[in-house]
Amino acid sequence: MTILLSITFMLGGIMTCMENKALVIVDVQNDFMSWGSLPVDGAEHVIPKINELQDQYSHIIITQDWHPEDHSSFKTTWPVHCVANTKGAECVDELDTHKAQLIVRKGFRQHIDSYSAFYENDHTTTTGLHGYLQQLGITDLDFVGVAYDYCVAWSATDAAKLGYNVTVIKNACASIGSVEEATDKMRQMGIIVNE
Ligand code: VGL
Ligand code: ZN
Repeated sequence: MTILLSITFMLGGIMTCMENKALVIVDVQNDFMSWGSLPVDGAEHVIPKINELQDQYSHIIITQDWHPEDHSSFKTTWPVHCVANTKGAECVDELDTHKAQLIVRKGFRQHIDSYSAFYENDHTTTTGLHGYLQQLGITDLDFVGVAYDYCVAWSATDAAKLGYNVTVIKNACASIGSVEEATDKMRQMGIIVNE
């Protein structure tokens, strides 16, 4: 009886923990793959890992970079990528999306870029994601996807600033620049970076 009760409590604990936690899959879109316009090294190779991880979560959120065709970042910083309603902006076919409950699109205002899933790069305009998570009682967020040093890092950093317990699963991410630099910055913010 005692053993049965302990097991029940333990399972209860694990379930509660799953209920409070969400996986955020960042920008697994065609344009960031080797066949896209802004390829991130190794990006397509993390997709099987992301699919496998999804079994462990009861809340899954996907983000998409979603730009107008004349987005300001195309003149200053990046090649044309993730234009709304194009194949390049679609999630990669191999990504399992059936468990995703919410898709957050960001970067659709012509004059502001948005790396973070929470705030655009003016650090003020919100995507609404924080309100959604608060209403579901989610306190813990795990991040995977691309690019590790841009949209993943910026999203994870904003999440930490907003008070979430944040983990970035590094081997389920692909980076544009230095992995070490991005890892150091995130760890300084109290983010857990798993090998
Ligand atoms: C991203 C550069 C430009 C990203 C988006 O998803 O990390 N990087 N737009
Ligand atoms: Zn972009």
